[in-house]
Amino acid sequence: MWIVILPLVALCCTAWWVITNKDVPPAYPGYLPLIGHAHLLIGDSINLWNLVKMISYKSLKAEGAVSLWIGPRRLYFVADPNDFLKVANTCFEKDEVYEYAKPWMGNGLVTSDALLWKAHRKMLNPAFNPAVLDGFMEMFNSQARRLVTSLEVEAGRGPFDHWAYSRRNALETICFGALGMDFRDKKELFGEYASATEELFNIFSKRFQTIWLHSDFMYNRSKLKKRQDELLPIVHNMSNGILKKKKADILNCDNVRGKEKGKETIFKPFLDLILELSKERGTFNDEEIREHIDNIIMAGYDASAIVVTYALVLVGSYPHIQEKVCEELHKVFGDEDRDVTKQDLSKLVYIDAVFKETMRFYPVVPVVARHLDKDIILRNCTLSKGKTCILSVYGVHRHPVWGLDAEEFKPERWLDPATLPDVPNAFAGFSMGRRNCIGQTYASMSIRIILSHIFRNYKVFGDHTKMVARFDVLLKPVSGYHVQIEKKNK
Ligand code: HEM
Ligand SMILES: *C1O[C@H](CO)[C@@H](O)[C@H](O)[C@H]1NC(C)=O
Ligand SMILES: *[C@@H]1O[C@H](CO)[C@@H](O)[C@H](O)[C@H]1NC(C)=O
Ligand SMILES: *[C@@H]1O[C@H](CO)[C@@H](O)[C@H](O)[C@H]1NC(C)=O
Repeated sequence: MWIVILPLVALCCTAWWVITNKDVPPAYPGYLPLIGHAHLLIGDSINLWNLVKMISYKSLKAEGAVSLWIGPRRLYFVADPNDFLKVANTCFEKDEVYEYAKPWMGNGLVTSDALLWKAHRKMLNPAFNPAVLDGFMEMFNSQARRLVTSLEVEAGRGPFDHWAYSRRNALETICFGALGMDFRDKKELFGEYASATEELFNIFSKRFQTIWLHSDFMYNRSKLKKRQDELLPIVHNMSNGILKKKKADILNCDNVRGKEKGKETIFKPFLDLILELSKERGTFNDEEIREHIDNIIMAGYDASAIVVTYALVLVGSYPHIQEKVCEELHKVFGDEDRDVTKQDLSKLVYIDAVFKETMRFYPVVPVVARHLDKDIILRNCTLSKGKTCILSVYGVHRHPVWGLDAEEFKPERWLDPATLPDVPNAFAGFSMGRRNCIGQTYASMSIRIILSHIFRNYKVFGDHTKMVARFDVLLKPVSGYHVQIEKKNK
């Protein structure tokens, strides 16, 4: 009888396996029993970036997606533009790895659970609407001028680290613009805060690369966790300080909102809106407000500063591109050193192209990750419920729809619809779908204004082919990003 039953069982098992795995994405090479692909994660954050690139290219070759295993855990890696959007707009729950950042940002928008996120995003969207952002124009201009002035000491003095400058400037901008806090004379605060956030990002990516630290139990007993516990009070001190000061200002009817050196401006910081909501509807308690503050600072300052850094190195690498930038600036401003207005921004199409191409070429957020709470049928395969799906921004930006010159930095491609991909979802620099970046217009305005001021005042020299990058939640330059600047004769 066993002779009949055994083959039957085997047949059923095979059939079940074949049916359930019918159109799963193909496995990434290098699978080992028990550990899966975990061994590929070993190494530093430079290795991790190289791995992300390799898996992205493999996904593109495999019709858009591959499967990987970290121990028993299955991950999908998606690089097809339409599939990216489909996943991003079907599953709004973030992956488990975002839990690593919860002690820092709690239920801020980036890390919150889908249910809470839906409610909070709807309430916070108005803080980023075009009318509010128009009110930021003057502040963006004065911050860009501050950056230009601070760079003066480096003019004509050889290669220097301009990231340090743009990073501080971006942190000031976000505190001032989104939170209404003028900390521009408190240098020490920024140094400590910036290095604490840097190290926290580093801890999260080390934790991800060390498979036994994925479990909370093991992590709680590790050195990394001990260090995290030392760093968190530093970042929380900043956000708690901001909240306390804001509340005191409101009590004293001395709202800093809209006041810059006595001048009345019309911008309404994000933090004011949250406080209003919490007063009118009792929506947010202090803890939640603190979490939103941490979230906005974290999401807002570093990424913007890095984009400016990449843009300077890239434009500095190509004299013909820099020439076009300067021609356009001359056409719009002549020899004047006036502020950039909204009308100017719409005329600065080449600068806009440089901004977009920089984000396509070096995506600051190269991947995002979702938890699949349902099965999803993609163009060429099916992803199953309960797994992790990594969405590759980098892969989308290198997809064949970009043409044979996808690996080249060419702002020109953005000037003519004929040289752009004919699918609308080929750009994912701010992620895609409804859980995309809430600050994208804010970032795009402030960065284009910064570039307009810098290239009106300086000639920039760089060499991006020497740039080495690492993946620490964000894609950051390790070396080769130094530039030289020369003051322009007016
Ligand atoms: C060039 C600069 C920026 C880039 C490249 C960028 C990119 C992104 C990306 C890719 C996401 C999705 C993250 C994910 O799914 O895990 C995101 C989310 C977010 N970003 Fe940005 N961002 C930038 C600037 C900003 C700024 C200036 C702010 C605030 C003023 C901001 C606030 C946020 C917030 C709050 C979220 C979470 C949105 C949500 O889940 O609803 N970002 N950003
Ligand atoms: C994807 O679909 C194409 C046809 O549309 C097929 O030739 C190819 O084998 C499929 N790839 C995978 C990995 O299923
Ligand atoms: C790990 O530590 C955190 C607090 O730091 C605690 O909330 C959590 O329950 C701990 N988890 C385990 C499994 O020990
Ligand atoms: C928190 O900030 C205040 C000043 O705002 C400072 O006096 C205090 O030492 C800080 N605490 C920590 C833990 O950094």
